[in-house]
Amino acid sequence: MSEISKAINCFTRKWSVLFPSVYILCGISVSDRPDEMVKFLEDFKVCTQEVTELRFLLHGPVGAGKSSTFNIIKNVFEGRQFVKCLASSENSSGTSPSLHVKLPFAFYDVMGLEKEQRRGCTLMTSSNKCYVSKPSLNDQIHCLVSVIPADKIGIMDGEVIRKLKIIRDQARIPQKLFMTKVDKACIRTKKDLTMIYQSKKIKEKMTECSDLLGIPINCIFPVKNYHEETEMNEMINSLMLSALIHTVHSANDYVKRSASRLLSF
Ligand SMILES: Nc1nc2c(ncn2[C@@H]2O[C@H](COP(=O)(O)OP(=O)(O)OP(=O)(O)O)[C@@H](O)[C@H]2O)c(=O)[nH]1
Ligand SMILES: [Mg+2]
Repeated sequence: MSEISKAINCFTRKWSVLFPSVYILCGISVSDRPDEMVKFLEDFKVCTQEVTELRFLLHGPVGAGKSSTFNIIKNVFEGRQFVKCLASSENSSGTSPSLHVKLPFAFYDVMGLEKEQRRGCTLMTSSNKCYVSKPSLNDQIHCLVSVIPADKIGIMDGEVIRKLKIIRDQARIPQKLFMTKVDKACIRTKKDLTMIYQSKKIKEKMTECSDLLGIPINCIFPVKNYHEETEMNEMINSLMLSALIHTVHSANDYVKRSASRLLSF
């Protein structure tokens, strides 16, 4: 049995005790093998032809790991050796280009939220030529992904939390939370990522995240991004891919609901 299979087995055994809701509600059958998850996502078809791809917006505090998340997904699907191209150092806030790999979904990586916005943050108005006054279902974002670093949850600035909540409240679309930097929050997990689902520290951080931002715990996914690694790691990829599969399902369900609502008008 591979290390990942063992870890997923622990997931079903231990998390059914630690997190009954996660175990039950995340009951979508997700393979533990990264190659099977990649294949599933590559073959995934959006429920309606009106929507060419499911769109996800990554938002969160500066340095949370948004670009790194985007990088893992890009690299996993391009099947390349890990190349650190977009994530730079801490507090490197800037808007990364939204790269599209040929997949039924696209990620939009935006500038990190700060207590005081330094630059580039103005509301787009109808005078802007890029402004779409009546966005179609295909123009919209279908899932909001909050990216929060596990090691900073307790010390996040109140103003940043307030901004995150406003965005969440106004978005009115499905929402997921990717809790990054699990290695910085738990030494045991840092030493062996397969221990992630047995870590009480990680469980505490997820609960803290849920309480702070009002996101149900079954929508929170602990992940680790590449940071010091020089080679691909199956467990890192598996965690991210399973978070991604849940996000894809959620966005697709939203599109299905919205499309049928439009039809009934
Ligand atoms: N140890 C560890 N470091 C991480 C993880 N995710 C990201 N980092 C590091 O954190 C730093 C910031 O990551 P980014 O991906 O650039 O964060 P960001 O949210 O895009 O930052 P801004 O665009 O500046 O808002 C980089 O040095 C990353 O390598 C993680 O899971 N674990
Ligand atoms: Mg970034």
